[in-house]
This record gives sequence, structure tokens and C-alpha cells, in this order.
Amino acid sequence: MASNICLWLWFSYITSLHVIFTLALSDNYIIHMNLSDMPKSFSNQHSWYESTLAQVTTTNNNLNNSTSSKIFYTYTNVMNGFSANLSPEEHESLKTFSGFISSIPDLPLKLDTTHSPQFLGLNPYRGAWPTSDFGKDIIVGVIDTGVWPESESFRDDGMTKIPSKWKGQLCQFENSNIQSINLSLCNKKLIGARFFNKGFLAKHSNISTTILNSTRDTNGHGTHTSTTAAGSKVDGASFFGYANGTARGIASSSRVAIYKTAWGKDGDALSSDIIAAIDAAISDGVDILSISLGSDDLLLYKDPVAIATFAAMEKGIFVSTSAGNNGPSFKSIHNGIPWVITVAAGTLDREFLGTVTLGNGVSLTGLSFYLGNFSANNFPIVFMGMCDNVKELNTVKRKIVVCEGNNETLHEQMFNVYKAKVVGGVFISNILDINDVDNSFPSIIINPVNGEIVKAYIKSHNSNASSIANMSFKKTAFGVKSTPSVDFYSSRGPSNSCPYVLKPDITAPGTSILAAWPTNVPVSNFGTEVFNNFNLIDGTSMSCPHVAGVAALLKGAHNGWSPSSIRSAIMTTSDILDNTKEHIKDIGNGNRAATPFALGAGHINPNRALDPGLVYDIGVQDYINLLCALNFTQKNISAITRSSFNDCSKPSLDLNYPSFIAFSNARNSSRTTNEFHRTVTNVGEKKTTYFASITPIKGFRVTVIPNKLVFKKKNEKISYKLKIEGPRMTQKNKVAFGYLSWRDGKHVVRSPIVVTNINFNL
Ligand SMILES: *[C@@H]1O[C@H](CO)[C@@H](O)[C@H](O)[C@H]1NC(C)=O
Ligand SMILES: *[C@@H]1O[C@H](CO)[C@@H](O)[C@H](O)[C@H]1NC(C)=O
Ligand SMILES: *[C@@H]1O[C@H](CO)[C@@H](O)[C@H](O)[C@H]1NC(C)=O
Ligand SMILES: *[C@@H]1O[C@H](CO)[C@@H](O)[C@H](O)[C@H]1NC(C)=O
Ligand SMILES: *[C@@H]1O[C@H](CO)[C@@H](O)[C@H](O)[C@H]1NC(C)=O
Ligand SMILES: *[C@@H]1O[C@H](CO)[C@@H](O)[C@H](O)[C@H]1NC(C)=O
Ligand SMILES: *[C@@H]1O[C@H](CO)[C@@H](O)[C@H](O)[C@H]1NC(C)=O
Ligand SMILES: *[C@@H]1O[C@H](CO)[C@@H](O)[C@H](O)[C@H]1NC(C)=O
Ligand SMILES: *[C@@H]1O[C@H](CO)[C@@H](O)[C@H](O)[C@H]1NC(C)=O
Ligand SMILES: *[C@@H]1O[C@H](CO)[C@@H](O)[C@H](O)[C@H]1NC(C)=O
Ligand SMILES: CC(=O)N[C@H]1CO[C@H](CO)[C@@H](O)[C@@H]1O
Repeated sequence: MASNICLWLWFSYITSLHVIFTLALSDNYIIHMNLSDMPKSFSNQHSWYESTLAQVTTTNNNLNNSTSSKIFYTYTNVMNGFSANLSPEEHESLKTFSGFISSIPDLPLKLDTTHSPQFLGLNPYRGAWPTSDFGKDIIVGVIDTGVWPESESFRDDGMTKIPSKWKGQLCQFENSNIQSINLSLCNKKLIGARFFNKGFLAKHSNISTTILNSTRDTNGHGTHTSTTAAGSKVDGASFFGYANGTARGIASSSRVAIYKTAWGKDGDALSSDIIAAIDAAISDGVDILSISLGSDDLLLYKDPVAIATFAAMEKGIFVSTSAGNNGPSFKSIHNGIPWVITVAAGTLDREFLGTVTLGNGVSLTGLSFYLGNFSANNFPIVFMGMCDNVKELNTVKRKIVVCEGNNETLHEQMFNVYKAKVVGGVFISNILDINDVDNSFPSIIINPVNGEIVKAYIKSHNSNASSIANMSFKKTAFGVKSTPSVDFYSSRGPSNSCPYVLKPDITAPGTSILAAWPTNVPVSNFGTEVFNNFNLIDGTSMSCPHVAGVAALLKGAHNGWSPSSIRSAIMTTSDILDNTKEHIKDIGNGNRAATPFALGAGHINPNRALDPGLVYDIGVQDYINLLCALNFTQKNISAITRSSFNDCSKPSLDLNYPSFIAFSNARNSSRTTNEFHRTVTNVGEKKTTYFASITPIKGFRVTVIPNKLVFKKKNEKISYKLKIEGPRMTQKNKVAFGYLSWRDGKHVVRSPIVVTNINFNL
């Protein structure tokens, strides 16, 4: 996506500034320490870290001992350790001190840049919305670019008092770095706002003057994601007339706490700040975290999101993360972390249209995303072929031009027509993607069938040049067929950091999402700067907060459920059929059926997730068993779990996950054989019997033992075994998949099963 390219450029820019102007070779590090080694004389961790670092400096006698300012964060919830700016000598020296476990460099993370509630089947009178009271006492923490607190989506009209479990005290906006919550821009909806830029400033001291010490969103991303998850209801929202209607977050009564970690115009974020933000969110008492950013493909014990969210999971906090926008190739996913939910992005059933009406009264509709207020009345219309002759185009100024080239030249055709400053352009193409539609001048894309009608009309009026047309814009249509589909950009699995857990987990709406936007940040997709308090944007950044919102509703309805139970409920009840009753398609793979590497378990269905029947629950030790089986060292595991000792007596890659992934690339084997063990918990009716059924995988035999589960009471657990047998997959055939469904007449508990020969390197 374009926004990712900008981000990359921004990173390079920062890096070069750093090298050229600051000269010092010091850099930021995140240091893990072993609390068992802390001498009794220290009253707290921070003073021990300070003292250790002071000794490090005196041993490096060529350096000044301004050590306390070098530690910019001491972490308490998510890890035992701190982050500091150190010279290479100091870093080496620190490694020799008692208590040092390991260090990781402070790396940058990428942002994964309203009709959607209805599209998800949410309804005010039944299902997840009323059952959860719209997520009333649930607190959603959002780690992002900050927030625009004045947005109408943060109005708290009619909201009850802030739940007492909330411990957050800060509402930090400019001119009021530490302000008490009653005197601030926060309210009963936006209950906390904090910023974390110490790591960013330590790394890029040169730009400190341009960084506002405030949670205010100067990018727009955080305002959009937080209001998607839990924005209040706002009537009359629209994007220049498109997508008009009521905008509301998925959990419109939940509370929002914002943690700003992404800085600069393009949202540059550093691990040290993100870890500090998650650390703070845990102390503050959030129930749900939404993290629409990630670092590419790191080992779990080096991945800041993996490290910080392990502690969140232990505290019962549900974490939603974005899969990334690097699709559609395999292994492009980030945040493939076993203890979070990883969200892919799909399309909505909505399309933006314009109409061209010919002089003979025939009206033809096509894709249009023109944002201006012009509509063309009775202008001459001419056919200009491929619109590649700019000179010729320049001679038709007061006319509507019709162009017909191929898909590849569409952008060029549009650019030529735009430059020629004609009245408007009608482009004949079967392209389907709104992102391909220029919105800065009056244009409509019509399909080839309608294109023939327009051409015939113009031709018949050729002799006396009397062909005329009108153009009108800003029509929003719903019920578009073959939706949802997994969109092109959405990152695909398997996860490099832990391929044994099938990722992504779920798909949610990510394309053309309307949500709140800062009034002083230009909205995207426009030639000149224009402003609006709502914006339509795309990305797994947008699908991630949808899932955070749904999790808030589920937590509101089922307070005792663990994060893994909520994730299981979301996955096993999702949809795999689109609105034409066919398997959901993958736009990035020629509109063929989307494999679980694109779709995950399916497309989220909040009302069904409310009552999943069975859940696959996972405890902390289960995750540790997985880390042990990945052959990580005790030190590596400690970096994630914070324990000085981790029990690795039962290593297992077979996590109790609601999905199955089998690898068919064992070096010396002509066959694929994989066995999985699962335990399901009955969260539905007291007495019930489930039967297994398998959607076959061509060429493979899948068996389930037992294939009947008889539950006698609620919360009873029963185990079963699933076995996949078949030939070794050919190189050509990379992915085969099917489904296991447990049915009791009321519930369908469905899990995807994938067999693959995709290689991965750990
Ligand atoms: C150490 O301190 C001296 C005097 O305070 C200063 O001139 C020098 O730049 C400092 N060196 C470093 C590496 O910070
Ligand atoms: C460094 O610390 C020592 C004692 O810890 C002190 O005597 C000395 O003055 C300090 N040096 C500087 C440059 O601050
Ligand atoms: C923000 O605070 C830091 C210290 O934490 C300071 O160095 C910086 O100058 C401040 N920036 C602005 C724009 O006030
Ligand atoms: C959106 O605007 C159109 C045209 O003005 C109108 O017909 C339609 O009812 C509006 N839709 C909603 C949901 O307000
Ligand atoms: C143009 O792109 C659309 C998808 O947007 C595709 O369905 C169609 O086949 C393409 N046409 C040609 C001629 O390549
Ligand atoms: C122009 O030609 C079209 C058909 O060729 C005819 O219907 C129309 O009346 C003509 N207009 C004039 C002004 O002659
Ligand atoms: C871990 O090491 C064992 C023994 O060397 C090996 O059999 C196994 O495949 C390794 N596991 C992974 C996930 O690499
Ligand atoms: C992980 O283990 C390797 C091998 O022992 C070690 O070099 C590395 O420092 C460890 N990393 C972390 C973050 O624990
Ligand atoms: C932490 O320190 C304790 C006591 O010294 C030791 O037993 C343990 O192995 C250490 N843990 C790690 C991960 O280094
Ligand atoms: C492959 O496995 C078979 C037995 O399962 C063994 O006889 C053979 O030597 C193995 N081949 C290699 C190359 O390891
Ligand atoms: C963003 C910023 O403030 N850049 C400055 C960094 O420092 C150099 C040299 O002092 C300036 O020229 C840049 O403008």
C-alpha cells in the first residue's frame, strides 16, 4: 500500500539523519534482567538498574556518568528490565554484570494502514449488541498515533460513570502534560490518554522540537482505529457524500484509552515506546488491546509485541493485532503470535458509483469516487480511443471524453485526462477495485458492455457532432455480490515466527472503512489538501479494531472468558461463505477460494460468536510448552515470560488451538502424517452431544477419534485426536485445506485444516 511506501521512506530519512548529524554511535536497547539476581539491599528494580548502569559507566572511564538519564523506561508488568541509550562499549560491558539476561535492539514498527457494523450483522434489538449492553463497562486500550479528542465519536452523552476497575490517572494533551482527568479533554468515553516518546526522542534527538508532547493525533490513524473499535454513534457522517449514514464503533458503549506510541507525520514507532505503552495499559486496567502495527518477521523473543502481550494475556487482557499489508504472497504476515488474535482484511459489500446519462436518455452506472461538488449537464461527449495522445486530448477542453485502454494503462489514461482539464472522463474497464479510481476529477469507470452502448451512441451522432451527456456522482450502493473477499494487500500466512500455529486467525472488514479523523489532518486519496472529520481508509489496521470491538462485546456478555476462549469463539463461529453462498474468495489469488493462509478461520460473525457452544481454551503453561518445543533457550523464554525458570518438562508444538496446520515437507518421508490433540470446553447447553464432520481434503485422509463428544454438564472438558494421512505434497501444490466441524444441532464449531509444503526458516 502507498502508506507503507511512505513509511519506509520516512524510516530511511530518520536513519540517515541519525547517522549524519548525531555522530554518536550510541543506540537504544531493551535490556532483560533476572530479578532473582537483584541484591536484597535494593528497594526496587529501578534503583538496581540505575546502580548497575552507573557501574557500567565508571568502568568505561572515557565516558561521562550521566547514567540516570540514559534509562528512559523501567518496565514493570511486561518484562523485568529497562530501555536505555548506550554506546557499544557500555552495551558490551553491561552484558558482564550480574543479572543481565539479554538485550534486543530498539527496532521500528509499521502502522498497518461505517456501514461495517451492519455488514457484520449487528443489530440493536438482538444478538451481541444488546446482550453485551454495547460493551458498556469494557475498556479498550488502543496503541497507535494518538487521538483527536474533540471528535464527535468521543462524545459521552448518556454514558454511566467510569468503571471502578479503571486505574488510569492521565489524560495528556498539549500544554497539560500531566492533567487530572476531570480537568481535561477526557470524559466518560475517552477515559485515558498517554504518550510514549522517550525512546523515540533518545534515538532521534535531532527532531525533538518537532514532536509534540501530547497524545494528540497528528496522523489520523489512531483516531480512525479507536473510533472503529469503540466510537460513539454519530449521525450524518460521510466522506464527501459517499458512505453517508450513521458512524459508530463496534462496541459503541465501551470506554477508550489511548496510548500514543507512533510519532512523526507518518507514524514512526519504536519498540521501547510500544513496550512502555502496553506496560502502562496493563497497570491502568484495560480489558482489550488493539494494536494495528507490527514489526516484520522477528523471532518471538525479539518481537516487542510478542513480549509485551504475553503479560497482557496472563492478566486476562484480549489482544487484537493486524496481520500486515504486505500481501498477497505467502509468509508476508506479521504479529503471527500464538497468544494474540491476528486479523486479515476483507472487503465490504458497498460500492461508490456515478452515472453517465446519454442525450438519448440512457443512464449507465459505474464506479466513481469523485469527491468534488461538480456535476456535468449537457456537455458534448467524444470517444478518444486509448487516451494516450495528450495533444489530442488538449483540444477537447469543454467536453466529456470516453477512453478505452487496458487495465494496465488505466492510471495513465486517467492522468492524461486529468491533465487535459476536460469536463470529465468516462473510462471503459472491468476493473473492480475502488483504489484504482481517481477521486480528484469527475470520472466514472463503466464496464465493457456499457462501454459499447456509449460508443454506439457517440458513433450514431458522429456526422453532426451532437452527442451529449450528463455526469452525476456520489451514489453509495450496498449488497455488492461476492463479498466479503480477502483483499489483495492483506498479509498471508504461514507465520515465520511460529509456523506451527495457523495464522492469520480471522478476517474482518478492512477496505474503505469510514471512521473519525482529525479535522486538521488532510484526508487521504486527494490531489490537493482537503479536510473532513471522517475518512475512508484501507488496511489490516482497520480490520484489527473491528475484532477488538467484537471482543469487547463478548467480554461484556461473558465476563469470565479467557482471551483464548474469546478468540476461539470468534474463530469457530466465523463465516466461510460469501453473500453468493460460495466459499469466500481471495482477490490476491485470482478470486479463487481463499485458503486459511489468507482468510484464517473465516470472516468474523459477532452474533454467532456470542454462543459458540464449545471453546478451545489455552493456559499460560500451554504457551510455555510451545516455546520450549521451539527449542528456545531458557533465556529466550524468560524474555517473553519474565520467569527466571520456565518448566520445559512437556515441550509440545501441538497447542490447543481452534485450527490445524500440517507440514508435508519432512526431509525423509514419502508420506504426510500428522496427529493433533485437542480439548474442548462446553460453554453452551448443560447436556449435549456433538458429532464431527470433515470437509474432505483431496488426496488426504482425515480422521477424528472419538467422532462423538457427549457432554453431561457445562464447562466440562473432553479431548479428541485428529489425524491427517496422505502422500507427500508435490512442489506444485502448496496448500490443501478443509474443515472439521463439531455439530450438536444448535451450534457448528468449525476449525480450518491446512496441509502445506511451504518451507519456513526459524
Ligand atoms: C562529557 O562531558 C564533557 C564535559 O562535561 C563534555 O565536553 C563531553 O562532550 C562529554 N562527553 C560525552 C561522550 O558525552
Ligand atoms: C562521575 O561520578 C563520580 C562518582 O560517582 C563523581 O565523582 C564524578 O564527579 C562524576 N563525573 C562527572 C563528569 O559527572
Ligand atoms: C518534549 O519533552 C522532551 C523531554 O521529555 C523535551 O526534550 C522536548 O523538547 C519536548 N518537546 C516539545 C516540542 O516541547
Ligand atoms: C445518503 O445520501 C443519499 C443521497 O443524498 C440519500 O438518498 C440516502 O438516503 C442517504 N443515506 C443515508 C443512510 O443517510
Ligand atoms: C482487469 O482487471 C479485472 C480485476 O479488477 C479483471 O477481472 C479483468 O479480467 C482484467 N481485464 C483484463 C483485460 O486484464
Ligand atoms: C444528429 O444526428 C442524429 C442521428 O444521427 C439525429 O438523431 C439528430 O437529430 C441530428 N441532430 C441534428 C441537429 O441534426
Ligand atoms: C528441536 O530440536 C529437536 C532435537 O534437535 C528436533 O528434533 C526438533 O525438530 C527441533 N524443533 C524445532 C521446532 O525446530
Ligand atoms: C536467545 O538465545 C540465544 C542463544 O543462547 C542467545 O544468543 C540470545 O541472546 C537469546 N536472546 C534473548 C533475547 O534471550
Ligand atoms: C536467574 O537467576 C537464577 C538465580 O541466580 C538462576 O537460577 C536462573 O537460571 C536465572 N534465570 C535465567 C533465565 O538466566
Ligand atoms: C529414510 O528413512 C528410511 C527408513 O524410514 C531409511 O532406511 C533411509 O536410510 C532414510 N534415508 C535417508 C537419506 O536418511
Ligand atoms: C528535523 C530536524 O530538526 N532536523 C535538523 C537536524 O539537525 C540538523 C543540523 O543541526 C538540521 O539542519 C536539521 O534541520
